[in-house]
Amino acid sequence: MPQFYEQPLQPFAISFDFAAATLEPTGPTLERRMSDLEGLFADHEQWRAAAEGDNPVVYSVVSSPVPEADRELPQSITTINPGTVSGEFFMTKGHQHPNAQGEIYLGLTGRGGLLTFDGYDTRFLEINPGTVGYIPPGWAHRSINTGDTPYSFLAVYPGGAGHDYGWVLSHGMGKRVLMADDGSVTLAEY
Ligand code: M6P
Ligand code: ZN
Repeated sequence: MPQFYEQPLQPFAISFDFAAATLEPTGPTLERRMSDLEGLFADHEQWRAAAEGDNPVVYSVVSSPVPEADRELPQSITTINPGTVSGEFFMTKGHQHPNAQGEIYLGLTGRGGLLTFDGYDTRFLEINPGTVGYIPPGWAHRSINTGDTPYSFLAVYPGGAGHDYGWVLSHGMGKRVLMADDGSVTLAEY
């Protein structure tokens, strides 16, 4: 057995509802409102008006009880509400893993995608229900709801990977994901 900093978890089963995008038992949960997304949307004035107005919940994250610790493999379900800020779809903050490690996302409900950026190239992947997206080590990642209903996906990631939000604030994500006038999804320069 390897040495653990804490007592190892016992094997356990997680009940997972694909359609409802829930898991049980649950661990930490978080809610991010518009005011938590400062500096991320292109139209800063519209972002501020929304944050200082009804300040909607943009997304929530429900995790299983597996801790974010080395060697563990936590999972979480993120649900992004539909909406835009001046045509830029509601999205997660996005992050880079300071300890470069991969991650997988499985689409559960709604329509959405995964924007990835390694500092040079940007790739946008549609991750709809039944699709698994793979994020290789070194690629920052952000999820986007491109539909008009809540978009949910399951993430599975190494517990020691960490979350670096400053990297995305200083480097951007290469592209932005916008709703065109006809409602279709389009990519724009940052
Ligand atoms: C997924 C995982 C989590 C992440 C969450 C929200 O569930 O990648 O690690 O925290 O999305 O994304 P963010 O941390 O960028 O707000
Ligand atoms: Zn991640």
